[in-house]
Amino acid sequence: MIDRPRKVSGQVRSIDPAALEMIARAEQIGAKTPWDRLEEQQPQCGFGTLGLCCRNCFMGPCRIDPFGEGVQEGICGANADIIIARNLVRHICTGTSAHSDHARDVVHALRLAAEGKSDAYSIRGKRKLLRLAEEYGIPVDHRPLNEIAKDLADFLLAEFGKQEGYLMNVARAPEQQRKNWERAGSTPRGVDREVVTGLHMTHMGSDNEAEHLLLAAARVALADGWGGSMIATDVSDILFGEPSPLRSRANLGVIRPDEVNIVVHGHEPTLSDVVVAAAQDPELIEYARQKGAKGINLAGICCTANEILMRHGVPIAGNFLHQELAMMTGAVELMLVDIQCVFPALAELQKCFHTKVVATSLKAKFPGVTHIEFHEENALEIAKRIVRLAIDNFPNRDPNLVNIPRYQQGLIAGFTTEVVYQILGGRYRPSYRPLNDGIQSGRLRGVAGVVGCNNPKFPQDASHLTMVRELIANDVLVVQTGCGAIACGKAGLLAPEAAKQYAGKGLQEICEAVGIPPVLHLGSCVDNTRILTACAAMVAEGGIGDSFDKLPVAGAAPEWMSEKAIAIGMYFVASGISVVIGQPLPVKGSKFVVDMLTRGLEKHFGATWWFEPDPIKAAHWMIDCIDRKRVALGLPPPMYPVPYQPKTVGEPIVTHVAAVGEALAAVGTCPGPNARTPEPD
Ligand code: SF4
Ligand code: MSK
Repeated sequence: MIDRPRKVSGQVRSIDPAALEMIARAEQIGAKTPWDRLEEQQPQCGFGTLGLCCRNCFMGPCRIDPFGEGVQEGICGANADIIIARNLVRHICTGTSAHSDHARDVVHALRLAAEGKSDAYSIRGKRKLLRLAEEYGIPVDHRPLNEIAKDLADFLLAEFGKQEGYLMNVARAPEQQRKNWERAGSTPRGVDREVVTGLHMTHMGSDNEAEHLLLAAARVALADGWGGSMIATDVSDILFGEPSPLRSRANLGVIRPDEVNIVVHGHEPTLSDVVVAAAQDPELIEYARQKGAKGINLAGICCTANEILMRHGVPIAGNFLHQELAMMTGAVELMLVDIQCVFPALAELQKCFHTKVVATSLKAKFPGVTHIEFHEENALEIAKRIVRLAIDNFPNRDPNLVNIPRYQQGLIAGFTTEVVYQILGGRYRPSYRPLNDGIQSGRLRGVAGVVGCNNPKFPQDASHLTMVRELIANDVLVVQTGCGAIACGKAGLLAPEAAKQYAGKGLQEICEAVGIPPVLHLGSCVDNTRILTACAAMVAEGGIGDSFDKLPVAGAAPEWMSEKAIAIGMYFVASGISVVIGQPLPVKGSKFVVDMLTRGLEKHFGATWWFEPDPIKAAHWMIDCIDRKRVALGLPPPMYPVPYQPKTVGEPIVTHVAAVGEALAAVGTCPGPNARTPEPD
């Protein structure tokens, strides 16, 4: 499959020993990895990196000279500020659509379950169904559950196409956030409407005011955070059950040498949850035995893995950059993919192994990949068919190609906003009081959300782990979702024992008292909304700020790569929670947009973005945010000595901004027929 010499990089590609073993294996068998493809792409386009390329109409494409000497406007007259702000809106529209379309499918499945039209779904989260119905004013008294569920599904489906008024979940936000959004014109209306309006605004000759575009970007992102993603989380809990803490394992070592291995990858729980049931079917297990396997082993990659991990304890094979590595174990009979974050490269790689890649979504077809279309109506039947296909493939496994790294780690997953109420306050007095008390007393310094992807531009997992360890050492409780959570799971940070090894004394005391790890796994990408609802619970409990922008909390996505991550970052910032990310957004070609994102948004939302590739510096930036909030609230300094003591507590968050010139120096050469090569320093 590789028809050219392999390039070798001296750069560390991962810090995960299982990944390193498989990367070496890839070298041996001549298989390409994302790291190889990244090298082949060097140097990456400088215009794209800075956001200075526009393809929004076909007088173009146009590029702006980043050095300020050449062309400074596109054919229509758009300058760097306009082009970059428009591009950012488009990224956020795409990220929001991905989360929200996923949400719509889950609501559709709820409706089918309510109508008895599905062979697989039922209402497993009765308590949450009733709570939501009550919140939205749907009558519950003396009504069967399925009627309530149908009304709820119809109500939520209408939130996507809402033509009048704002999204209902806006009411869940503190008053100050709602006022901020109203003032900035960023209160989200219908989910679909915000995406459509956002795209319309970026059409050639529509909105050309960069600040206005950025506030629209915030509105689209808020439609994701408080709309699409929040609906996906809520309805998944109703349909598949509310998660609660459970034990499982993570890393490639969960793939079993003597069983039929099925790896699910993607995002939608509508399919993966049903595959869990199919894989436990006694008839299919017997069928697997007849084929010479000891059983059927299910494992997951990316966020669909997080969904079934936190509800069923299904082990995690790995995060985003593990998808090809899992196949390279030679022991995966079938890789089942749905939507988002699935490499088309899997199609080529499957030619080297017996693995069958099966795609299932009408929204995601892959050339060279078996497509078995998934329909919620007969989900179980389809899931069983897929499991049978995997079993039939077991005899095709070549023992000479099997090479499973032995690494796996124990973890605890399944924390939610509701679970935190229970574990902190106890069964009889559920409350966020102990958490708020811990923060008020200084035993806990604050809370940080560290989320998001892997990106081969960064050694896999290194930034996540370095940042998280630095935060917990400084008595900051960390909550996680997505591939960041999987990184910590693989490294043992989601186990209670990690508190003793890595956490500061204050956090250790809390973890020991409550029996939790210092890093809490909150779920998948859409479950970032659990962080929003947990913050709302902290505000409601009182004593540590009456709005999100006053809470001693901060967010980060140190290894982000996806447009969904931009949408998530923006909805956190617009909700008042400052966010630092590893590689910068593609905005550095506009000083105005950089200034707006890293300073200007504070006046609108009380929070900003920050770009910092060094995970320790980024962690310190988060602690600076947290300490600044503590000072403003009149809270004491940390109760116990902590390793990081900022020099400037009480100063504004943003003390400097990387100059555009700095970014240009980092860009290197710009490929392309007309590209200029910057002079060497
Ligand atoms: Fe060029 Fe303007 Fe068209 Fe963009 S919208 S491609 S800047 S002419
Ligand atoms: S899967 S969006 S790589 S977190 Fe949600 Fe992981 Fe990022 Fe995909």
